[in-house]
Amino acid sequence: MATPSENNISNSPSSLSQFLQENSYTEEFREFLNSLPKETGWLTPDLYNYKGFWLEPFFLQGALTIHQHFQPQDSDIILSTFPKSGTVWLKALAFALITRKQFLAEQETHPLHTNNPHDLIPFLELSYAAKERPDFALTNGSRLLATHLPVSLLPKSVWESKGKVVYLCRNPKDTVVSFWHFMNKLRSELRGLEAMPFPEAFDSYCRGVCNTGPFWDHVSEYWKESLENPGKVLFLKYEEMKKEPEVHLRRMAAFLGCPFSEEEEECGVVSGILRLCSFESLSNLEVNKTSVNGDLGVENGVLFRKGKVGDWSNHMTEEMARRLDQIVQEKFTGTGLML
Ligand code: PAP
Repeated sequence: MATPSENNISNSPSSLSQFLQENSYTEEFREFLNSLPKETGWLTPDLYNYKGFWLEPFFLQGALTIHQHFQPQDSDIILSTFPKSGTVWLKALAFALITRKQFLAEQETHPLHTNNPHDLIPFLELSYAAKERPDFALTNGSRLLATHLPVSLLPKSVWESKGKVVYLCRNPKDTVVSFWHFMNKLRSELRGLEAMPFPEAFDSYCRGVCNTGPFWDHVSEYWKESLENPGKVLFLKYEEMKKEPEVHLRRMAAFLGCPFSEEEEECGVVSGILRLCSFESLSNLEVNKTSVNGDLGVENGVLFRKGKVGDWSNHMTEEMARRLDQIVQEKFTGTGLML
């Protein structure tokens, strides 16, 4: 079992390190947690099952507060992902897209040169876990927000409003590998814990036990919503975006009601945005290497690892890959969804 070492625990006043303190929760919330099924967490000591999804306690606290206080607006844009599916990339693209008249992608002064995308687009659940009524800035007339919460854990009002939701999903094998690397960094830097062996993390993931998991239920809920309400939810895939980024950036622009004009196409605006938001460009910016992330309390570099499709083959045995493929295939049967 992992051994805590006080010396490795970050002193940063990030939301995350605060949320990892036992005493940051009220007695009432702790009692509520005790009433829920729990399993060992990847970062937090426990994950709790709430309405079919496994959540870290501060995610659950945020989800409950969202239900009480979040007022959706018709101009909202919510970017949603299962963790480690390319959230940072999606945030960068959406921000650059929405603000392209204000900030040219080539400009040295573009906000993405000096801000990590997580700092430009807040997570709803983290904002509401920290504050009952967080303030959200407008970006070109819209609140640009993000969430890792599944459809069923967001209030009905979100689905009834005219606000738009862009969902990005990723192959589960690459997602679990990315998740495992990320969690091991956080375990070490925030809790002084040793790394979780990959087979242990993989087994939890295959049982659906990871923050906002099960993966397949998260993805299926958004897939279903995108089929039933295509004007409300745009469903994107990381691998397809890697293959044909122009196609999917144009889709996103049209979906959000700001399609590229002929003049913009001719001037190379699409490729400019893609270059600015590419893994190579973002990961080499100073802000994304050494600056400490306000939410996480660790350096932003932790958010940029390889940015590749297929890295799972460096971590999984064939048997593991078969097991996960089979689970996901079974869960997606009849949905028309393939990852
Ligand atoms: P989050 O859930 O903590 O917000 P998220 O951004 O969804 O993380 O996922 C991180 C993954 O996206 C990393 O994948 P990897 O571990 O397999 O390398 C990260 O490298 C990748 N990533 C970050 N930025 C980009 C980008 N601009 N283009 C493509 N992939 C990216």
